[in-house]
Amino acid sequence: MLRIYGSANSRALRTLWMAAELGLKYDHKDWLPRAPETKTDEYRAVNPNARVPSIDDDGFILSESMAINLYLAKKHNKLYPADPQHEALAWQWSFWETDRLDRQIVTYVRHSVALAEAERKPAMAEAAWLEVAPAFDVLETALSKADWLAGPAFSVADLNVAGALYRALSIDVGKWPNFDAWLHRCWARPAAKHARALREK
Ligand SMILES: N[C@@H](CCC(=O)N[C@@H](CS)C(=O)NCC(=O)O)C(=O)O
Repeated sequence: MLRIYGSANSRALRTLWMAAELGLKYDHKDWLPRAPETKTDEYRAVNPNARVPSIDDDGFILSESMAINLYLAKKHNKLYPADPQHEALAWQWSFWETDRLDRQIVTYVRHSVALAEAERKPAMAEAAWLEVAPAFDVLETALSKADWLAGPAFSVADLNVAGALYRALSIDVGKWPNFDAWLHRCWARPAAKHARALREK
């Protein structure tokens, strides 16, 4: 049995999206980041970082959301590029997103629209935007040449990057039309809508 640790209101959102794409049944430990359950010795044995998401797949324990999705897609032979070069592109985009956007987009959206106005720190939003905007330029260039990030069809590469960009759904990215269309194409998938509903319930 697969167990997924982490609330949809965390980076586990992308794990829950992948599980829905693959039609997997799972036991869900619906824990928020920093919830007391994540601070126990038992959970630290699963993820020594005390962070979510993590999975326990019949005793195989794995953390890091991008690695989890690459593993699940490969194991279940769906959304995982068969061609080695497309596979490598899936790794490239997953690692790139983690480096260039994963925290930056959250900081930008929180401090520009999501937090109550009194709690926003405009300087933090501005600093984050200086990293987010060039990364969106990179996606725009890639998506002006191809519909998907790693090969001819939607794959784990698209899920990992679009899943991590959930926060971008709440800002106007129309300045990057190909990126904008791709982001909404990804999130229009039934499995994405299912994961989003878990978060927004
Ligand atoms: N690189 C990790 C990041 C995991 C992570 O930072 N998760 C956050 C929730 S989205 C967390 O558990 N934070 C708890 C904390 O900061 O103590 C991944 O992609 O899985």
